[in-house]
Amino acid sequence: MGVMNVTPDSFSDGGRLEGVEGAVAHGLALDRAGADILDIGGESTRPGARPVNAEDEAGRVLPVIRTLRPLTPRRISIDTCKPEVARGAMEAGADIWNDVTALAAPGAADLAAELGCEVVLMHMQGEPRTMQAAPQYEDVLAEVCAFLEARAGAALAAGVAREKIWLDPGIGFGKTVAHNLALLAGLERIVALGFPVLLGASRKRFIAAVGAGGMLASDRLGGSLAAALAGAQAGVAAVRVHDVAETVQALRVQAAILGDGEVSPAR
Ligand code: HH2
Repeated sequence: MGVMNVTPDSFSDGGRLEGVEGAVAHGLALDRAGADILDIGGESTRPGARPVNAEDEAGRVLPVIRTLRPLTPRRISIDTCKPEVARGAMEAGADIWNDVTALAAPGAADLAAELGCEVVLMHMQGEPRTMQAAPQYEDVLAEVCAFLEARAGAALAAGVAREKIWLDPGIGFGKTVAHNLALLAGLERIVALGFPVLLGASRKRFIAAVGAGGMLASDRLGGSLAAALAGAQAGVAAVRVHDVAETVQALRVQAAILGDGEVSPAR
């Protein structure tokens, strides 16, 4: 899953994508680089970010989805917690609702069932504006698993089909570095819940915090690849990344070493 942020203040792409044309060009570049899913977000969820209203968010993302839809066969996901934005995105041609609040908004689960789209249910403690203030868990892995199971149950109860549900531990969303590392080390337990798992660790702050360098988000490629490989080894179904070509290369080599990749006989 390649990240396409169309926010003016996103932590990793901030200010780089100018308007619809730039965003569409970026999406097509991610497609050529090997992304299977293009994830479009119009509201930054970076720690401390301020919310945007639905109209502004829709105004950013819907023209991008409408323009991109006929240009790529890849699945398009909309990264939003607002039901009205998700509805507009599906009408514009999106396939997946990526919700960092796991369908918490009133009516969100019913709408997901009505739209018939895939949904990503992500774990977050608190809300983006304050979530990094003092994250606390007794057992982060057990609590994240319990939350994701409960949200999957709520989605099923609302009528979302089982095969449409993804789970995501929400790396960096109301978690200390130790919490993030515990979740990455315990991914197999999340995979064992029986739904496809999405992992979003690309360019996140924990990479700099383990003493690996990378004070700037754009300098965290090595750490992002390490996390993606760990995720794949644990059985996650997709990784949400900024550096698609490099991640595809790393995953293909890992798969080839493990004997389950396609190996060209040419060399
Ligand atoms: N992380 C971010 C945003 N959306 N969605 C899922 N399912 N999982 C994640 O880990 C996740 C996500 C934050 O990263 P980014 O989009 O690059 O930053 P910003 O929210 O500032 O645009």
